[in-house]
Amino acid sequence: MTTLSDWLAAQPVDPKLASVVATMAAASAEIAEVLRRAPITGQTGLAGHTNVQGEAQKALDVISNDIVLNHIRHNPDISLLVSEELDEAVHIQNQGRFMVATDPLDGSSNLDVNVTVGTIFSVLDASKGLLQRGSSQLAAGYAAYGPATSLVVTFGQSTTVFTLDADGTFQLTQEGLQVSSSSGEYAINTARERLWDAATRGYVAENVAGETGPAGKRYNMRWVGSMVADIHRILMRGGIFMYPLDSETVSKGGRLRLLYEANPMALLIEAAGGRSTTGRERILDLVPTGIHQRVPVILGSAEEVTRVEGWYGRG
Ligand code: AHM
Ligand code: MG
Repeated sequence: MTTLSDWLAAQPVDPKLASVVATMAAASAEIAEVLRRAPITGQTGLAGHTNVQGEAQKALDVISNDIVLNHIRHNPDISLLVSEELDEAVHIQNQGRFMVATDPLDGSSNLDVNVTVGTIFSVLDASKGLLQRGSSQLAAGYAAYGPATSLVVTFGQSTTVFTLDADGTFQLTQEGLQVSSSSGEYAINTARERLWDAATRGYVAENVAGETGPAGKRYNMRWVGSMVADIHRILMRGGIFMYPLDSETVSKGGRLRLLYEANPMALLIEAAGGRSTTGRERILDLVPTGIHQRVPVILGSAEEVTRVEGWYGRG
């Protein structure tokens, strides 16, 4: 077995950058432990606050954010933290070379029903400021708290999976992940159909038509409602994830956040041979205008993403 520490030490990257990934892994292992016992310890339900996006915060959102912050404070190489749960960026050790952008607990509306949630993170060069293109990410990853806790990591070249062991270490379980180029699974919240644009309608209608439609094959729909769980499935067996712009999210620019949801997932998917787009532009090419900026997100199997782009090209 290869541990995450051994694997990180063997990577051709700055050991300080590797230490940032190790820090996020350690935070994730601690969050996994808290989540596993939360119904017993009573750490469920609302914390009674709203975050910067006006959403109710769960107790566990706050707890997870505190765990990440605490781990980051102990790594002298991290000077900046952007979190979904914090209105402003936090300046920590001034000399640290790296910035972390994180959603400490994504999909937290699923917590009360014991469905997979996750921690998403992106690592950037702090000296280049808060608002960098996703293509500038130095590393990205997520932890998926499911039947097993998976940690999926990239330094931009390939995507690697680790699994949390009983002793709290992460063991390497899959290297060189490849998102299959075609797939018969799509993930979108179909309850929003009345709000969709013509491109989303067109693409999904083709999938629903299955073998009788232009795609000529049958599709299945899967929507967990936790981006981490949906993306993990796509990394493992292909598919497409869509949270497009619709008539309700258009005023905000989208639903999901660019810095700590879309960008890290896009880097992981692209490093595994998949593609990512807003429908009109590659996600990783966008220049952020704010730390909590929202964007349309379409990513996964290359052929499916290309089909969606084709629909946007007609509009
Ligand atoms: P969150 O960061 O507040 O948890 O929201 C993000 C989540 C994603 O995990 C998921 O893909 C999406 O929001 C679900 O949205 P919806 O409730 O519209 O299905
Ligand atoms: Mg969240």
